[in-house]
Amino acid sequence: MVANFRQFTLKKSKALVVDRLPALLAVPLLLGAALACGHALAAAKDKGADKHVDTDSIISTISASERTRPFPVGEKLAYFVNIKDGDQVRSPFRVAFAVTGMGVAPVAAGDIHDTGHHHILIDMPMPADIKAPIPFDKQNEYQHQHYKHFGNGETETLLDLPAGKHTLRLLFADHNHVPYYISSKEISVVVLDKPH
Ligand SMILES: [Cu+2]
Repeated sequence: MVANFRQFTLKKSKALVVDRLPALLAVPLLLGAALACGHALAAAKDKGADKHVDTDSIISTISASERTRPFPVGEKLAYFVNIKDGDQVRSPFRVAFAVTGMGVAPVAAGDIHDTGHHHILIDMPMPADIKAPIPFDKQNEYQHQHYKHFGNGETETLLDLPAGKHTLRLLFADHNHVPYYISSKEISVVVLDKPH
C-alpha cells in the first residue's frame, strides 16, 4: 500500500511538472516585467526628488564605511563623518561630525568634566590664543561665515555657503567656548554653483 502510494505520488508529481512547464517558462518573463516596472518606479522617484532641496548633496563615490577610520581607544579628536577633503557639494549641504574621547554636552548644562560642544571653523586658521573663547559670527551672515557653534550639543548641521572653495575644521570647546584643541584636520570642499 505504501509503495503504491509512492508510485502514485511520483506519477502525479511528474504529471504536475509537465503540466506546469509553460508556467515555469513564464516565470522569467514575469520577472523581467517586474524588473522593468521597478526601473520605471525608480525613474519616477528620481523625478520627484528633483523638486526637493537635496540636503545630502555630497558628490562623491566613496561610501560611508570608507570614510570611517578606526581610532585608537582613548585618542581625543574630532572628525567629519560624511564629508572628506576634496568633496564637491551643493549648498545647502549636510555635515555630520563626531568626537572621540570626550562627551558632547549643551552649553546650558554648564561645566561638566570632559565634555564640550562642536564648532566648525570656516575659512579660518586655528585660533592663536589658546585661552580665548571662539568668536561668534554676526547674525544672518551668508558671505562671511567663519565660526559655527553647536551649543545645543548638535552633531550635524546644514551649511549654506557661497559657491567656491572653502576650508572646514572642527574644533571642540568647553561650555565657555574655550577650545580644548581637540580638532579635526582641515579639509577643503568645493561648493558648486546652484543649478539654474
Ligand atoms: Cu561654542
